[in-house]
Amino acid sequence: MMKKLKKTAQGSRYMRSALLAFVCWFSMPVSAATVYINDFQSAVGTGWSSADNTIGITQAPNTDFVRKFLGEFSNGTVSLSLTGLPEHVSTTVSFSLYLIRSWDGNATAIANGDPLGPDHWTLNVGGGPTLLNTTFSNGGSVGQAYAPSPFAAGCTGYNLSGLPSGEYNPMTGASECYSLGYTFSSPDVTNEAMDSVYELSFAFAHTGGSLMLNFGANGLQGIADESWGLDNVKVAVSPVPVPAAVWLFGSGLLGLIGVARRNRISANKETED
Ligand SMILES: [Ca+2]
Ligand SMILES: [Ca+2]
Repeated sequence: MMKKLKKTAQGSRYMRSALLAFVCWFSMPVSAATVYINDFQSAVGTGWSSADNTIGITQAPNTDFVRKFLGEFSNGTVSLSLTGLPEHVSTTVSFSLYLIRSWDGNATAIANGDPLGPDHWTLNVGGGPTLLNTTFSNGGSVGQAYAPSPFAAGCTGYNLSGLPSGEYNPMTGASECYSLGYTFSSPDVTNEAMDSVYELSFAFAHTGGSLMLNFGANGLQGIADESWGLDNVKVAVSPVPVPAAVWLFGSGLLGLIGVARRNRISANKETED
């Protein structure tokens, strides 16, 4: 009798270990998978297109470092098309946005018959949401619509007074300014340093095996006046979470472990008796 009870207790112990391992395996967090990454230091690679075939790589003029990026672009849309994505429920796109020369933000003034702005930059998902539709300003006396959330002033030290509600200082939220080496000459200043870099990231619900991201600008003056580029583009997808049924199954197993544990305790008790 004693021997049999000991055996039962040992069996319960093995069963408990096996069930615990099984539940732990199902409970393990599954991290996001990177499905696209490119710093454009060597090649554009596949997936990129634009209506006017302006896809190419440019090296920023600052010779302190070799910084190559996708661009320069003017008005229009530049698309990244990804296919064969693994099963997922949400997607995150992150990238460095380079804003080159005299972006005029919310400006509506007309100079030499040419509207200065507003200078819009947009990002939307093909068949999906608009992730950003805003204006940027690289200086002067005009603010921009873009400000990060939570708010961060950025790197310029601009402090324009009397900006209307919802308009922010030039370069608000920029992670770098005057670092790319671009300059702009106006009637007032010759070769004035003028560029900014924004680190942007957007997460959105998305399923399906293909994804189209449309980066674009509108309202810009000529490409020698103001332009933009992309760098360090990364797209990651988050896998399907463990289904509720599996969690229920896991809870059931935990219940079984409890029963096995109780049995073992009572078996030990009987053995001692
Ligand atoms: Ca680069
Ligand atoms: Ca402009």
